[in-house]
Amino acid sequence: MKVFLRILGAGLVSPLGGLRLTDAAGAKEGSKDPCRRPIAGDPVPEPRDLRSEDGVLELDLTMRNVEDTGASARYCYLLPDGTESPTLRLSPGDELVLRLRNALVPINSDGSTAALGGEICRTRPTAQKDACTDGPMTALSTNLHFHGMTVPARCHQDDVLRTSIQPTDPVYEYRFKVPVDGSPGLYWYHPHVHGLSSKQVMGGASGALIIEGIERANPELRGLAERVLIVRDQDLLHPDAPASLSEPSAQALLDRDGDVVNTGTGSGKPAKDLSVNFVPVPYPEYPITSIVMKPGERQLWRLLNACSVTYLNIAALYKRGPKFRPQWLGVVAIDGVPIATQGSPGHPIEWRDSIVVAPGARVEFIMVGPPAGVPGMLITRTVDTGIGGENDPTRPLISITASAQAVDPQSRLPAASEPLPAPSRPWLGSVAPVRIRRLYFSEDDQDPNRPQATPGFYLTVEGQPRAVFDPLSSEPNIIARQGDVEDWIIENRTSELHAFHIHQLHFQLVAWMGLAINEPFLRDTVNVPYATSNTQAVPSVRLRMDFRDPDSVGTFVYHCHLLDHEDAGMMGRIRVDPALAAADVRHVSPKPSKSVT
Ligand SMILES: [Cu+2]
Repeated sequence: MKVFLRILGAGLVSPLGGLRLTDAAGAKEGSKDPCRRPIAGDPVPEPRDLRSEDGVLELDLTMRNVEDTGASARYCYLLPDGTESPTLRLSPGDELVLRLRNALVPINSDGSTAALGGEICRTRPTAQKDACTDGPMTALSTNLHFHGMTVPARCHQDDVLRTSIQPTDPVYEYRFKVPVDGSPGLYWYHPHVHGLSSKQVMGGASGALIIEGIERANPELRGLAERVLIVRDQDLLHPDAPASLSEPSAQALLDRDGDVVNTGTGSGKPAKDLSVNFVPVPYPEYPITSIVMKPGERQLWRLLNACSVTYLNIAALYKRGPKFRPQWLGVVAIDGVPIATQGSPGHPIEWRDSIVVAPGARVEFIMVGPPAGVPGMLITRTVDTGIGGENDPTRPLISITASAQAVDPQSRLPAASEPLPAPSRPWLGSVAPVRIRRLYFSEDDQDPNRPQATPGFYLTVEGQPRAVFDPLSSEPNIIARQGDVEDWIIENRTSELHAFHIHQLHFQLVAWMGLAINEPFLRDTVNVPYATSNTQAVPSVRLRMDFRDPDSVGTFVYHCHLLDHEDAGMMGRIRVDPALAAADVRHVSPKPSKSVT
């Protein structure tokens, strides 16, 4: 805490936030440095809101990149005026028309880009030019995934397996309708080319997508001002800086990716630096960014963990007497699904003093501003990622100041709106699964005789050969049937955390380490605990997978959302077949109540 007190004192800006224009506002699409970013210590800027009009949101995005002075390149999504990573706001039933231009260029002078491109090119026919059907995959390929959305996994909608857009391709159009029963909440978009996801997302290629109407699910949110907070990670800006003198000394060991390994102390050098809406909060001094609220004001904070590998454990601390003390966060939605909707029996607000947000996950919570004169801050507490995981120490993110003159955020939820209609399907937790499948995370140990060799990362269906994901294969690892509900038991046979994610659908966490918990909300990304030498049983989660939505028909992927794991092969392919017509059902034998595939 001494560290934070010192940081808070040094990093506070004026109560009005010192609202100067950031560098990002001056970046123009087409300029030499298109991916310009705010500097450390700037107030938290708000991403530009783009709202649908007359049921349509139409926009042009250009994907660009630029070499950074540090180790990681920057990638950015730009509007024609140079604005980065706009927030896309649509209502259920609206159409999104997003024209994506790939303007990526080779950036690394050391040849790494060319080498990567060459390796991938060998596996794809370069003669084909159709981005929809096995377009070539090179180091400059990109595409888009709409994380959490139940949108068909088809070309021009949410296909990531075959869509590969090159800089030489014409502008590529994404066009789809937000489902009429789409759950109101926070989703996001990011690139998802196998082998390149980590590099592009860590470079900053991500943005928020909001399905409007969360106040229809939870009337307590009506009229609240709202903020979108996107936490990203990047390579350390000051990798050689010594740790703060007030921290316990811990030697920084590096893993095979060059990231600092979990120290187990909650402190020390982090594996990655973090930023909030692109304002960096770098190690070791963590110059804090800032938000000003009215005293005691309630706002809806919509927080996305867009990190490539970093876990967050979000908490708020307000100074009470001589100490900073935890505050309650009123969690109202996880992964885009408001709590106590879709037939769930839960209470619509869960008050917590901290919440873990895995890479790819989102949390939306009521933030109550501090009283006048009381300093506060939003922090991420340390996450124990296991002895094989990255170091995610406790560190501050945002200073929170109360001022009656605070400027309102740019967006406010409607003060009145119709409640959501009743869900069309029974609550997922009350539906019996038609089968159980078992999957497991595993990794190769580093071979001491081949220290440069890249170990494999696997996500395997029990009973199948263990293999890294093959982007050229068309064989699904799992075949499911639309209309079914299944239980998947995901084991973690490694010494580090993994974040299980599946495209196109949500699931319910029904058991954790074998204990039934039946969460009253849904997720699309979930943390899977790691194994230790003291672990009695292999750690696992049990998930109730929902294949009932007709838009889940198609072939798509499930994977670890630590993106360097995904890129290294920790991914599998699932095909969801259409539901049998009633006439066909009579001719097939009854489904077994339980089977392991
Ligand atoms: Cu993983």
